[in-house]
Amino acid sequence: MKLVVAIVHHEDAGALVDALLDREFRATRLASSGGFLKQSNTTVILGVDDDAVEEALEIVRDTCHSRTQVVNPMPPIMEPGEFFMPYPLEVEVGGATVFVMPVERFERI
Ligand code: 2BA
Repeated sequence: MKLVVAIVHHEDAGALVDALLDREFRATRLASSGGFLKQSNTTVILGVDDDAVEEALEIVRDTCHSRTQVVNPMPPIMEPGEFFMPYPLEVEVGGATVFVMPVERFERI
């Protein structure tokens, strides 16, 4: 068994979880936020049999899309008389960041 952890855009999370449930995967959805952008995203975790990992990743690929987000950089600490022009920065946020980990033991009690 593997634990699949997928960090996805919150707008894609509903479609992802619905598609997983349609194909009889069990999933847990956690509210999370990115360390860099500090914007909300969603972490979906699912325990899957080894031979179902590729099917789960295919569903992630089909439902999660990359986006460009604009970030306003924090102004640096300024000395009196210095001037800072904040140029917005474009960042490409991936469709999903996925980790696949081995599960040592799984029980439903
Ligand atoms: P954030 O940390 O908010 O990052 C959002 C996007 O900002 C990233 O997209 C990447 O394009 C950019 N970015 C992140 N750190 C950067 C840095 N130090 N310098 C320049 N650009 C940077 P993704 O790579 O698609 O990541 C989307 C979200 O997935 C991340 O949101 C974070 O929540 C999670 N994530 C990505 N890689 C991770 C990792 N190695 N471990 C844990 N979580 C990760």
